[in-house]
Amino acid sequence: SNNKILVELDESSGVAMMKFKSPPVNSLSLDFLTEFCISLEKLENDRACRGVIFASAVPRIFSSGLDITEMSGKSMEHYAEFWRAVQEMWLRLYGSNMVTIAAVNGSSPAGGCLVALSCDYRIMVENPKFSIGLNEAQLGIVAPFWFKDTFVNVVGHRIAERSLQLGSLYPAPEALKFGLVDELVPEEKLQEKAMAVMAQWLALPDHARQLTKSMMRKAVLDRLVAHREEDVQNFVSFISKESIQKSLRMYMEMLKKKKS
Ligand code: CO8
Repeated sequence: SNNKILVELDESSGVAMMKFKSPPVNSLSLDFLTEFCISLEKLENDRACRGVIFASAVPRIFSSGLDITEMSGKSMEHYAEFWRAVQEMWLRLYGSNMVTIAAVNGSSPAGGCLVALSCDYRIMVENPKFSIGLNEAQLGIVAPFWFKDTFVNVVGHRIAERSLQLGSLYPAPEALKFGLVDELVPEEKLQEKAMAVMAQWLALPDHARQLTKSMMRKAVLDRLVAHREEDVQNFVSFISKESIQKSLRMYMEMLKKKKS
């Protein structure tokens, strides 16, 4: 199914829109991640494209993060395949040569937050009902070192440490205070603002911006590349523990209960 992500490239400006459309919550399933990587690679290789804006086509939710059903009750082979896809998504996005802007038009926990953190700039809708953060600890799981590194690079060590230990999700106005997002706008201004910021970033020569970006991010990217298989094995052995499986099941139950 090749339809979870809508891509629209405006050749005259060199800016593409990538919109997540995988209802109900844009969870990052194996299919979603695969399509994401293919779409991003196409844009990366398209000389007409210099920048990408990411947003959601699902109301109120940017992305609910990694698809929990991909991490529970499946085989070790499946967990390994899924984790490689998560790594691939991050390596491509964090390492992208294009200008990447997250237009966060809804809640964005865990893996959703990682997508936003991996961009060059984050604009969030000012609605305090929308929250963002790396809440892994609340699920009884641990964000891997490269989620942590990406987070530290945005908000600094102290805030990252406290937020990761507590699994904090921050309402948009709180997230702005310490720079987890760069600015807030009313929902109806989001698209326009993202385009304006993009124009500002694209006003610089690509080569200077790209080399600078690479200089800032290379150490963190290289760390995963050097330990990629080890990271897959860590994930598989962690996630297939019965105690962890039980935590995930309880969390999914809690999500269902909160509904009724
Ligand atoms: N994966 C799979 N299904 C999900 C997910 C998810 N991440 N999030 C929600 N769903 C499902 C719900 O279970 C529900 O299913 P159903 O309709 O069958 O009951 C459906 O989507 C709709 O969800 P809600 O009713 O909760 O919708 P709301 O609009 O009320 O809320 C939220 C939307 C805010 C997104 C809410 O669903 C939520 O908080 N979801 C959980 C988000 C979350 O905690 N994600 C963390 C995933 S873990 C991760 O991304 C990083 C893992 C790092 C690896 C760790 C190494 C071991």
